Amino acid sequence: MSASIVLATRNQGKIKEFERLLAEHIQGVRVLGLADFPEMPDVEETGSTFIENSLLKAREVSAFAGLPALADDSGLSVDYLDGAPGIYSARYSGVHGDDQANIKKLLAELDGIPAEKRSAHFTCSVACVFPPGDRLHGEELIEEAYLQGSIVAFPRGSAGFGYDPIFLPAGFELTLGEFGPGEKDAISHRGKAMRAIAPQISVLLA
Ligand code: ITT
Repeated sequence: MSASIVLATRNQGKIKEFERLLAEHIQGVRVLGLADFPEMPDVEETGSTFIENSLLKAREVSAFAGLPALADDSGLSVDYLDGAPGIYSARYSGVHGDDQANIKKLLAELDGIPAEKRSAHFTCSVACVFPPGDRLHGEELIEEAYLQGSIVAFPRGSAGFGYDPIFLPAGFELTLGEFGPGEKDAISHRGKAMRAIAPQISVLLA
């Protein structure tokens, strides 16, 4: 099979996870990244939901690259903060993608809040879109998945990315920062969303 797909993300943490998950679920497809399209402008995330933003990224990258594109919009929603940082998770501290600063701000917001009021969940929306001119143009695959848990008081572990060191998945005693890569994939919002969308992509690309 000679089909190709572009992974529409600049987040290195996501890229690692997607490469693992794609290899596990989709065989015989060449996986490209945005590094292969250095002229691709940044996509403005103007949507008001994870689904809207994942579709925006997938559509723009697919049209630019002329190839099918897979995009993810994801984030952490904390109940005590009425769902913040939510779709603004990557830039919560004001600097896009500064994981340490984002964690610091979130822990400051929850300072003194007891464990039972620190519930939170991750959301991952993945979208796969086909470019204009492609026989599959107009097909838009979307899946969304969640991971429930809570926010610990201090970061633990250095695995993963983003808020992983302060996120305790429900039913576990380790933060995602203390999980192994395969262990995170087995329960994560991204792992679940990919397990839902990958078979559909495989069928379409076959
Ligand atoms: P792209 O738009 O290029 O994909 P991004 O990092 O800007 O990269 P998002 O807008 O989807 O992507 O923001 C996702 C943020 O949510 C990410 O930067 C982390 O702060 C957080 N996040 C998402 N999934 C996570 C995970 O599995 N573990 C920890 N934090 C996560």
